[in-house]
Amino acid sequence: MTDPEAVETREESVYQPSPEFVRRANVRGMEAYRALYARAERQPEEFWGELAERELFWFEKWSHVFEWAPPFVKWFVGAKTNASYNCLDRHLATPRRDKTAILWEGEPGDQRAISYFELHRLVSRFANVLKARGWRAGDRAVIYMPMIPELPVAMLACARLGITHSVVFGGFSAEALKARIQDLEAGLIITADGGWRRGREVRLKETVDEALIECPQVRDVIVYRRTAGAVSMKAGRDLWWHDLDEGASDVCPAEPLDAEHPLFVLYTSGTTGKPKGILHSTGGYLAQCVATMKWVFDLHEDDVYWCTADIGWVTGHSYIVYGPLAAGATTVMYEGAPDFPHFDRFWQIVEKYRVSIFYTSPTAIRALIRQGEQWPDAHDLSSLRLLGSVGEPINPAAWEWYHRVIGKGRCPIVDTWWQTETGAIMISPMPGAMPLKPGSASFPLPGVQADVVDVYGKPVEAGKEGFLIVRRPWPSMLRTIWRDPERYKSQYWGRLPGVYFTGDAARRDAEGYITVLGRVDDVMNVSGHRLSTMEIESALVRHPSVAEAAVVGRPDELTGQAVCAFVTLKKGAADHQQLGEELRRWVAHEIGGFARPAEIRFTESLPKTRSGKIMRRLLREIVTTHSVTGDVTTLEDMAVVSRLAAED
Ligand code: 7RM
Repeated sequence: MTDPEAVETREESVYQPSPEFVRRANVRGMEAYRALYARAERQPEEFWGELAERELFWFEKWSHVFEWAPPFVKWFVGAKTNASYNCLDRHLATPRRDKTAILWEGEPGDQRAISYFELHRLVSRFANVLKARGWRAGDRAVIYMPMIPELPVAMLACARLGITHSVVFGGFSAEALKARIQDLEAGLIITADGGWRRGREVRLKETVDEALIECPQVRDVIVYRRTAGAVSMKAGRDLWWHDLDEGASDVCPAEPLDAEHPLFVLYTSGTTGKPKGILHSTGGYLAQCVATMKWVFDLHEDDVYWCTADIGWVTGHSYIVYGPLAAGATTVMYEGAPDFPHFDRFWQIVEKYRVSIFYTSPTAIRALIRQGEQWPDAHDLSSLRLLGSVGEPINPAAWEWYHRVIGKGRCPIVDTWWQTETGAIMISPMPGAMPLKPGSASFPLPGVQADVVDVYGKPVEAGKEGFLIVRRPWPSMLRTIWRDPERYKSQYWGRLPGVYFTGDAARRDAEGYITVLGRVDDVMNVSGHRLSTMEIESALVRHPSVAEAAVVGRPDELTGQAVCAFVTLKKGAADHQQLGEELRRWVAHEIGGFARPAEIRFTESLPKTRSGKIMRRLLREIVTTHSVTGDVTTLEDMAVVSRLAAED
């Protein structure tokens, strides 16, 4: 790693934004970034107060901008606002009234373009439906729907009345759904008969029925008809959306709610088996979502913006629904799988809707790399001007491919670091302000006092690895864990005194660029050398035969931990003994002898969460105990685990 040649190579791959991009950018040049950052740091009240006033509508103003009683924070104290009003009503008195809010594409190829005016009408009607059924502010609704426009409609209708929603990703099982409904004590479920995924119907209502066997407190199940598949409707509990919608009024004023009103709860897995209900507020959350739309995605009035995430994850909440709509953008929404019917579905959609900003995950990028350049090459991608990445570290090789093959060398890439808990993007380039370094999320955004520290909370030197922490509360910060404030305290504020513990390891270079290396529990220690799983994985996927790699530490008597790599190969590559040896040498060559994997295991697939994160915890269990006993409710394909355990 200290090889001067390697340092030189890294320095060479710095990408400057083009003068054309900078000229139009919302934030131009490094000095502009530094000025914003300094102001937010020195005068947070003025900075966020002015931003909130400029970007959002308030029924009543705050008495003060924030109140910090560690580890609990309130933003825009005493103010009244409404997320649904900000995403809809506010635009109706402007030229955005007839602008397309949602450009939707169903997997079978059906499409809908919904204007702000029309979306407001749909949301108001559905809010009236909920109101008529007796639901009101403070109640909780679980939303379990496919990626159709009625999903944001349901969210915004809840938000309009102050009903706290919890969207559960449509890929979760009945068991996981039940646990969330119960933890939340939700009385209302909003769902659909099903949705389309790879040409097959995902039968959501069936899963709801199974989950509800043990949820007696659920009073209403509202079912939208999407697939027209057969469903059973329980009398006295289940209701068709279209029946209730008939005769509902188009007029439903948004409730003036406290800025701290709980907008949503989103469950995410923690280190224990039990998922955590991350609670987000209204005013602070929206303020930071809108701010980041402008800073990070450099949003302009004529952009067509597409985030490929599922709304069941935080990325979909903040960057398909609340951020883009509060900012008045045109947001693309796609129901199905990226490889259906072919590997060019993303590029077909980009071409068809002239998408200008495209935001996806490294996993998706790597999956597409595997299929070859002929798929994107067959499409006109000239509408693209900015690319984004989120969810996991992006290895420089995938970054370079994304930049060259998708962005044609023209489009900056924003590598955005954030978490379900942070609500909005925290560390990311502002694309018109700073040169990019592949693999680095670059600098903290204004108002984010991120740092890289050691176990005592002391900042580490440039180039050294440490814990990524945040020193001060930010507006879109989680407020607590639902019904578990103690866990909130200990998990996030109890690990290092007085600071927010992200659970991630990071490194900052001499110029201040932050590289997030992955979860702390993914960091290995081999013979006293700290190794990032990511670094080794990144080295492995640079090898021409490797498609994906997951690295875990397994206990080793001699070295403390030994590096064990699970590797999937590209089509046509053979998994022979020799290749294993070659890959071990390759890693030693790419990083250093100390990083050489003790073991390479070839496998057909890796265990992943439904949002595409490799579950290294399971791999670690397999190599440590030769079996898996921990929580697997977020795993996408159970069979992978039994195959891996059997191979062991
Ligand atoms: C938005 C989201 C959060 C965890 C986080 C990291 C990892 C996310 C990046 C990243 C490196 C990135 N929320 N992570 N983005 N690591 N670079 N740009 O993913 O709650 O589901 O996950 O994801 O480990 O702590 S999340």
